[in-house]
Amino acid sequence: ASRRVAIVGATGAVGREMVNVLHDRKFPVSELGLFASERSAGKVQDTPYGPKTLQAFDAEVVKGYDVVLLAVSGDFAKAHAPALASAGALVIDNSSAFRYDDNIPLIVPEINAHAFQGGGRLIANPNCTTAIAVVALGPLHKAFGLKRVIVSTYQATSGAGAEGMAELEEQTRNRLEGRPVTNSVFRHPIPFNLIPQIDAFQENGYTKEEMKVTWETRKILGVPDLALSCTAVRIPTYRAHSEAITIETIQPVTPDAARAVLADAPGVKVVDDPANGAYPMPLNATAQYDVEVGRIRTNLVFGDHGLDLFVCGDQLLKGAALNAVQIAELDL
Ligand code: 11C
Repeated sequence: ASRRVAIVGATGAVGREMVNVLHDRKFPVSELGLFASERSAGKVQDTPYGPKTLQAFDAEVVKGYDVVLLAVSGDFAKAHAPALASAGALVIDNSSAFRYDDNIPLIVPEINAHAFQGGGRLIANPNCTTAIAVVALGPLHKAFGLKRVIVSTYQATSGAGAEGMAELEEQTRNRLEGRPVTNSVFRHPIPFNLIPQIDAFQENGYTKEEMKVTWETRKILGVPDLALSCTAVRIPTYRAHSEAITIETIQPVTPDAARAVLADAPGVKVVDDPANGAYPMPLNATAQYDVEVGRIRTNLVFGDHGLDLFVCGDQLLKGAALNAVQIAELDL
């Protein structure tokens, strides 16, 4: 049956992609409501469904929808998501507000769609870096067993929303044209730079972004004590995150065996022909649903129980909007 779908935070980079993905995947939408701040209310947004007038968020109105996709802050989600779900809507929240709550499923459909069954009507959508990583890590875990994982990320400016991408573009232009380079979205200038800090530092010296990858990967893979550590770095690209991942496995593993497993894995595109310059790159992963995986090789430290790989995935799609819509599809 068709669904009445509300997108809250519809003007943002993720909200806009949610509309595009619903349309592209032919999600059965009988009515689409686009909700945003008071400031945007009344404005018209072009969508693949035609021009749509934005409405100011009103919890009573949004409660009437069957599916509510939240692309809002954690505080906003905390304030509204539980009531919307209690009213019967399937609420999929893209913030980190509920991800670490044992009673709320955190789902990447290719990996743990089963978590949807017992779940309530509120589902958490993971951090983008995590979602992209687990599409590759999940099948490898199933085949070889993950013992330890080390992730180093190269994250696009889209992770900070449309403003992040705009800052990259404007400040790059300023730099090239000899004007002063300022920064407001990022803590330091992003053009021709990289910033080894995403989100706030925690007591253990890791950033919140880094810890999200640890906490969320454990929950999605169902391995609560998985040893995983991450270094998260912002780089001057637009919208696909890249990650260098090292795994130590429980079973022996070879690059060919891993390639065979990944070639059959949903949501993965193996791009691994280094001799011909074929490996995952953010420009190629941009606007693609699949996560590219390549540079698969035996890790020199862990030998026949270890691999290195490189993954790239569109941060706004698999990292956010696509995954949210895929979760909604589990309920069709
Ligand atoms: C970034 N990964 O690239 C962040 C954005 O937990 O949903 C997404 C934050 C989150 O800045």
